[in-house]
Amino acid sequence: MSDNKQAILNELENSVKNLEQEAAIEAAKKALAAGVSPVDAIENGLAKGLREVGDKFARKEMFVVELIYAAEIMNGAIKILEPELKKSKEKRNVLAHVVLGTVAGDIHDIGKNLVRIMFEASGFEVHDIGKDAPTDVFVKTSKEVGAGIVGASSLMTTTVGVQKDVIDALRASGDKAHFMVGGAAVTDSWAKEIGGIYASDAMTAVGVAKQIVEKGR
Ligand code: B1M
Repeated sequence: MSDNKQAILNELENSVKNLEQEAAIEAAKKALAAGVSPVDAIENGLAKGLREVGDKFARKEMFVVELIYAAEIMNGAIKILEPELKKSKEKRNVLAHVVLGTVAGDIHDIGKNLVRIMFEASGFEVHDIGKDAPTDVFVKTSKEVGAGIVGASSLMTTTVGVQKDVIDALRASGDKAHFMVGGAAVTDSWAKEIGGIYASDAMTAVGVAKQIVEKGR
């Protein structure tokens, strides 16, 4: 990686970590101008900074208002990067319908929104049911759109169990859609335990979804 690219990634990370909104916007613009991939700018820049804020919050070195502000800063910078992220949108038939939401009781949606953007950019039709999404809305929406994949995000150990509620409710209704799970609180072994498929990040989620579509052909 070039020194310049690494310097821009550091700027992105530090702007979120140090709660500097204008610096984050400037660094996002710089990243685009320098040809840094927007996925890289998010994953290895902004999100790194945000997770460090989360760690500080866990160590009681930051307040919840600072956590909220850091998330706003990240979202503002993502808005700058989003058009470039969407540029790669492949013009072709819809690969599959995907129902995507953050489970009930959990309001974290930055990661879920990134997964949506990447899915949309890769030819999937996403039905985003938002954050704190009731379990029955996953089931109802999947039925309505004939989803091939239902995806549930969960960021907290206290809400990860809701993913099991979602897959149980889907199966109880006779829905056979593939069930994908992700988010900071989720592991591969948890996914296997509940009968879901794990994706560690937005790019992986797209790769896994494409494999599912390929296998179904
Ligand atoms: Co909160 N929060 N938060 N928070 N927050 C965490 C999750 C926490 C780990 C911080 C900490 O203490 N270290 C902790 C949870 C601890 C636990 O597990 N029990 C925590 C807590 C405790 C809370 C509150 C309870 C705090 C409070 O009020 N006292 C509260 C929760 C309220 C609720 O939900 N009911 C709360 C609130 C918030 C904010 C609103 C301030 C804000 C969220 C803003 C928003 O999302 N709109 C926030 C934030 C920003 C975080 C951290 C710092 C960062 C999360 C994030 O956006 N990461 C987080 C710390 C951490 O995660 N280490 C933390 C960046 C994002 C790009 O990554 O979401 O992981 P991520 O998504 C990735 C992958 O995980 C994956 O792809 C994404 C892109 O690569 N992925 C999927 C995600 N979903 C996927 C779905 C898939 C596939 C892949 O398939 C379907």
